[in-house]
Order: sequence, then C-alpha cells, then structure tokens
Amino acid sequence: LKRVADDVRAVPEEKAPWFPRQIKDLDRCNLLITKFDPDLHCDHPGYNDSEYRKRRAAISELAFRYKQGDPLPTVEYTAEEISTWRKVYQQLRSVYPSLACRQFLDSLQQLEDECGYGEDRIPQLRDVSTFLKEKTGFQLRPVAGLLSARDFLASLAFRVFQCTQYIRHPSSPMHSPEPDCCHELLGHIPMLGDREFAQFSQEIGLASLGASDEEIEKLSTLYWFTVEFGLCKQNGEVKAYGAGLLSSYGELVYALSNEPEYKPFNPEETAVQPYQDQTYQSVYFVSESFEDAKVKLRKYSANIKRPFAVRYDPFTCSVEVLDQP
Ligand code: HBI
Ligand code: FE
Repeated sequence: LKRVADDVRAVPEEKAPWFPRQIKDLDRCNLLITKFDPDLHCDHPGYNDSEYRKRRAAISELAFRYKQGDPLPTVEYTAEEISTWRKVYQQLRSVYPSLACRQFLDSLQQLEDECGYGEDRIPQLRDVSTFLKEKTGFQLRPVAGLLSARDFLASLAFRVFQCTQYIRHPSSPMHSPEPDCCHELLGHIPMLGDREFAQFSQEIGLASLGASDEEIEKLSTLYWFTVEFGLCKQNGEVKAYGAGLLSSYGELVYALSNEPEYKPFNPEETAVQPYQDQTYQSVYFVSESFEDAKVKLRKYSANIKRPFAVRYDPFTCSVEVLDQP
C-alpha cells in the first residue's frame, strides 16, 4: 500500500530542477555566490586595494569567457603573487609529511616531479588539468569565485573541478575568506589525483543532479565535512584529507591537535551538522578509510528521493537518466 502512495506522489522528472546532461552544459553552471567578493565585502583583505581588485577582475574575465573545450587560460603571475604562493607553499609543505594522509603525500610528490609544483612558480591550470586527466580522468575549468553549491556539485558528476585562478591578497597569505589558487592547487588537486577520492567526488556530484534544494544543502554539508575538512584513519593515526585543512596552516595544525571534537563519519549525521565558514570548525568527522566513506556515501545517495536514477557514460561524457523501477 505504501508503494502505491509513493508512486502517486512521485514528481515527474521534468519537475526536478534543471541539471546538466552533457559536459558542455557546464557552461550554464556558473552561478556565483558573492558573499566573499572583494568588490562587495568590506571585510575582504582586498576591499581597499583597487590594484588587487583590477587584477581579480582581469582573471575573472578569463573564467567568464571560458567555454567547455577551450584551452585553459594561462595567467602570467606577478612577482608579488609568486611571493605569496611561496610563503603558503613553504609553510604548508613543512607540515604535510606529519599531518597529511598518504594519498595526498603520494600525489603531491608526483605533482612536484611531473607537473612543476614547487615554491618558485604557481602551476598553470592547463598543466594540472593534463596531469589529472591522466591520473583519474578529472579535468579543470576556470571559475571566477565561489560557485553555488548546486552548480559546483553538478560539475563533479562529470569529473570536472571548477578551479579559481586568482591568488589571495598579499596582506594575508595564511588565510583567504574564499577559494583561491592556493586552496585549489594545494588543497584539492593532490586529492583529485587519487582514484578512490576522484570516484568519491564524482559520486557526490551524481547524487546532486536534479536533487531538491534541501538535499543539495545536505550534500553540500557532507562535502564540507569530507572533501573540505575531512580526517581519516591511517595506520592507527588520524590524518587530514580535506582541502580546507590542507590549504590552511593554522586550521590544519588545530584540526589534529586533539582540541576540537571528533565524530565518526556517518552521512546521516554529518549531513545535518551545522557549520560555519568564518573560523575554524568546532567538530571534525573521521572516516575509517576512503573506501569506508565511499561505501557509506553510496548508501546515503541511494536513499535520496528522486523519481529517476542517473548513470554517467564516460564514453560520451554525458549523464543518462533512467526511470526508477
Ligand atoms: N565554489 N569555486 C568554488 N570552489 C569550491 O570549493 C566550492 C564552491 N562552491 C561551493 C563549494 N565549494 C562547497 O563548499 C559546497 O557548497 C558544495
Ligand atoms: Fe574547496
């Protein structure tokens, strides 16, 4: 009887929010969230620096003009920008061996050996995208700032990572209120070079397609506590795999200091944990392993109510929509 009632209530697929079906549809997934924008937000370290804002606008323009399939734009970074990068790189690199998970360290080593990572130059998205494509099939596209959760997650379904290309303001090399190239290149990219993690990321993306605003909010919270601030067990120790940690020296050290609260990763609970993006997290979720996180997430996504199922076809880079039996 319950079955019948569910069928009657089922929303036809056309009523679900629009979502990209083909990789080129990502050109329409470009809704920016301006809450940390230096032009509009007076707490931003670049708010009073018109040179910085002009530079940001020029780099944003490259992202606005980008269409799927275009060659990734190259940015000629200035000496000041490289100096900011150097500070961030040196400080973080020194603590990675003791605090970052094995997958991150292996991948970063490869990026240093094969992709020009190092403190003396800011890697170009084009080179990084080529590297990732070979390792895990992920590719990059440039984005002008913080994207809406829906658009950001949708791109992951196609193994596309939307990547900022500007760098944080030189007055605060250790912190950025918004994603910047230090966050992407140091925090996210090494993890996206790991097969397990790449698959995990894509699965969050696939689960988000056509989901309700409420479900997107939950998936976005899951993303926050895993991909951004996740910890995992490794040989009896807790290590960091979240990009928000691996790109912020202060929070990385804090997260592994035993001071904050730790909870076991459990999607149902994690998805509704309140969080904030202004200071360090007060709670972190610890996975038994990536495999464990992936299995649990898969179970969670299977329970998201959608009147259809989606399947990614890697041959055509498109999403097939299947009727739910
Ligand atoms: N946008 N450019 C960009 N980079 C991110 O890492 C990012 C985003 N938008 C949302 C987001 N991350 C997540 O925190 C979730 O809301 C999906
Ligand atoms: Fe991020």
